[in-house]
Amino acid sequence: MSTDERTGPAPAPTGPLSRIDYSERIPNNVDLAGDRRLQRALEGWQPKFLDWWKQLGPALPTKDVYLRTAIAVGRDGWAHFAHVPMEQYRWGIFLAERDPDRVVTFGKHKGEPAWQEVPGEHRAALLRLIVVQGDTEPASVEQQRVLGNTAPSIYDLRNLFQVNVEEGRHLWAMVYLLHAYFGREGREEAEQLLKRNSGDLDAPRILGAFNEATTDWLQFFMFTYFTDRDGKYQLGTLKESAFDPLARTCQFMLKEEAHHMFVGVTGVQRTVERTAQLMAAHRTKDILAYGGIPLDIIQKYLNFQYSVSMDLFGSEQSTNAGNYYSAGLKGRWMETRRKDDHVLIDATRQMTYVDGGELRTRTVPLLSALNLDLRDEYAADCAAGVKRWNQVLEAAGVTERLILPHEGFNRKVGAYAGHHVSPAGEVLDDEAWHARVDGWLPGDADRAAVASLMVPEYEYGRFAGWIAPPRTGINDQPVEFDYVHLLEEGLV
Ligand code: BYC
Ligand code: FE
Ligand code: FE
Repeated sequence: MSTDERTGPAPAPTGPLSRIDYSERIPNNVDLAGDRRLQRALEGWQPKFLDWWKQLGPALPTKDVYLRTAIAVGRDGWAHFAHVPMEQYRWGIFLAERDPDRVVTFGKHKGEPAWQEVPGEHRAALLRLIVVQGDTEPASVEQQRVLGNTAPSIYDLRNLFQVNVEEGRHLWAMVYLLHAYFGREGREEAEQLLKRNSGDLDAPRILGAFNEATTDWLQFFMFTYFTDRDGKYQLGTLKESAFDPLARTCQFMLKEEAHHMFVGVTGVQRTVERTAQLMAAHRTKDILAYGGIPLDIIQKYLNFQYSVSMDLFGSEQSTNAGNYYSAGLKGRWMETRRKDDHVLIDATRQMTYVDGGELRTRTVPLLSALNLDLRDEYAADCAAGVKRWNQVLEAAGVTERLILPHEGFNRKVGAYAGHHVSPAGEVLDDEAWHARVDGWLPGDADRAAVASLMVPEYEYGRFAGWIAPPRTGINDQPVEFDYVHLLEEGLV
């Protein structure tokens, strides 16, 4: 877990580094004005984006929201906070600064200068990666569309909207690459990014987790903890890309991403805190009647979101992943800190799989198992939050603990797909799985129980009963600050 993630958003700006031009219709630091054709193409996409935002963006009407907007891409002071009407948020194109000496650090092009253009031989693969990445960003906004109606506080409502506008900006980040580097095909893909929609039966989003409904705020916090964290890790590998504009885009997106995970880790923590208080005060696990979310339901939500997010890493063994790596398109997490040859021709690793009702391990070429390499890094990071939540339980004198389920639990993609593995890691037959699955994954009754607690609390400084208040506010403002001004007539 990074420092940003623990402490929340960075304070107001100080330095004048890499200012972003806000006099343009599309704010940017890529000299869009210097390329009229590109500028016109993106200005043609902009109203379609705004239409999409109006139709599938946040449903709760608001007057304005205390939002962070990027104003520079330097190390310090990159963001500015102010109340802005959400539809007037300045979505723009911000790339981290270019390092003219940057070289490729892995794969068969290792040591060559980073690419400023897309090499013909890697065009299709790069397009595919950018489209998959771009598809997830608006998908999450669609999934979170109605959560504003049940926000546990104005502080949380503001954080939801901050995440939403930034995911919208991440879509812009990918659309810029599509328009600038992939010609007509790129422009067509950019249109499709607004036409596929989360959960749509005919035109769904590309990856599984982005078609699941985000039913309530507990699920939202689990999503920002587990699923945005897939974003962190995927962006971390694309930031190593030999294609320099992609690398620089992802580098800047990662800065925004830290806040999304802050929302997740603190959201679940505050939920657990209230649950623990109620368990200790009433000496029972059954705290629903006292207005808290029972710990076993929190565990089920955790099990679900972790397992669908594990699926986002693709198959453990993937020739795609090996090819992306050798071609220099997608590196490993912390590639430059790895102490090996960064080519991986002879490297191997262990991989767990299911055989004859048992978990076994075998040795596989590392190059074929890079999705697994990344997933392991991700899983270790996920465990850090669970440890933190358990400290809250311990401090409250509660003996129960949350766990991260086994990597094989509830998997639909890869080596575990088609098998049943319990959270503890036992391989089960169909009958045993069906007899016990209700205790592991949220069912209708669990979701209904959580839904019954999801009453909006829009009074400044007050919080719904199922969640503890945060220790501090956003950008040094008090917790009771007027982060959001609602549009009163919009409330029904
Ligand atoms: N659902 O060879 P395999 C984020 C497909 S999140 C459905 O194992 P590969 C965010 C796969 O596409 C980060 N389909 O896959 C978070 C392939 O299809 P084709 C998003 C799946 O290519 C919160 C086939 O199965 N970014 O930013 O090694 C809020 C064979 O699979 C799934 C990226 O993912 C699935 N779960 O790896 C907002 C980075 N998994 O080619 C935003 C870019 C796999 O046979 N994407 N498939 O038609 C990639 O690097 C890779 O595409 C993947 C898959 C890691 C996703
Ligand atoms: Fe994102
Ligand atoms: Fe995110």
